[in-house]
Amino acid sequence: MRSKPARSANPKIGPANTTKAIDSPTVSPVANTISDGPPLTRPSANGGADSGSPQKTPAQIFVMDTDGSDVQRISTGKGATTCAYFLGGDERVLFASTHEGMPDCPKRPDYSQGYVWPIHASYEIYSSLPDGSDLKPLTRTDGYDAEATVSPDGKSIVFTSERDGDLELYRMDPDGGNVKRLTNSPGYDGGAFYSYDSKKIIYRGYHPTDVKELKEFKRLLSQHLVRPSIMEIFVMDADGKNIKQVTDNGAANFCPFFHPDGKRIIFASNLHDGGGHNFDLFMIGLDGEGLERITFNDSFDAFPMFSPDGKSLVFGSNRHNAKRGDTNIFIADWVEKPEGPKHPKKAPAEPGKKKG
Ligand SMILES: [Ca+2]
Ligand SMILES: [Ca+2]
Repeated sequence: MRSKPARSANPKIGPANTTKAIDSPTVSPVANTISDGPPLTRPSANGGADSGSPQKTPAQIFVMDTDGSDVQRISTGKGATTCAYFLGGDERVLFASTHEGMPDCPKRPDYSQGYVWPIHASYEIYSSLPDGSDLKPLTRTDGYDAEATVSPDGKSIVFTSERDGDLELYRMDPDGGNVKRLTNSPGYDGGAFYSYDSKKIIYRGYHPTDVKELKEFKRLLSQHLVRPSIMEIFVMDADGKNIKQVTDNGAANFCPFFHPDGKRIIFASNLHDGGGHNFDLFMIGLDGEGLERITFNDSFDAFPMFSPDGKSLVFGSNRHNAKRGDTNIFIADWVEKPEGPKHPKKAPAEPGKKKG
């Protein structure tokens, strides 16, 4: 669920309602601004991605038109699901589901250990037609397999798996064959997306170097949990070589996605909120320079993705929700503001530490 903005929890979509201006972009120092639009989904009974609200019912996968209409459930309605992605244009859909190994509502994670993500071992990756029919498993391994996304050239799927005992990134063909492991660092590696030329992969990672922290990571993983309080953004070649760290701010940086220019990425972070729940969208160059805050709403904002033409940005947000924990999906126009006297480029209020 961390990496898929199109995961709507509610099939009841009504007409546009009362969303106000997105983030007062005119008073922000950002070079890019986004204009506002109504939420594409309405508040639902399902727990969203709010970092304080455990899910009450397991989320399912839905597909909808880009105006929020024609919402249809794709997944089986059983078990937990996460991380959907279109495959082959829009011919098929990928998602992860526990419906075979764990068809009942999964237990809530044990939050007595702090905020944690469940890494259900019964997650497998499936593909189906966009109406949910012709459901086929692409993975059949012990442990968590999820977070699958597709290269724009249609030749590769990158995904997260714990098949070798740690959480690592792997690639496979669209039919599930030719699996290759891409990462080897102790700690979490996941949430990956390809660049538009399919040559690079951007992802999130937590690689504890402290012995105690690594031990704690392994202890939680043995309980199928991950504590995502520290995640940094990394980029590598599509074959797993040439890994470079993009962020180094000690916050929870996640769901990175390439801008179509191939030089910048957008991601969600709480770097400005002291590790708190107010996630916002940021952009940064692949070289770690030019950090720029994009959203300024006090609620949770995350899961950004650009349309392939770069004209639209879709993201999830808890803004304007009816109930705490509700996450809805928004689309904004993406407008590049030329630098000039009216839009002086200033440093962000609280920039992250740059990697040397
Ligand atoms: Ca790893
Ligand atoms: Ca926010």
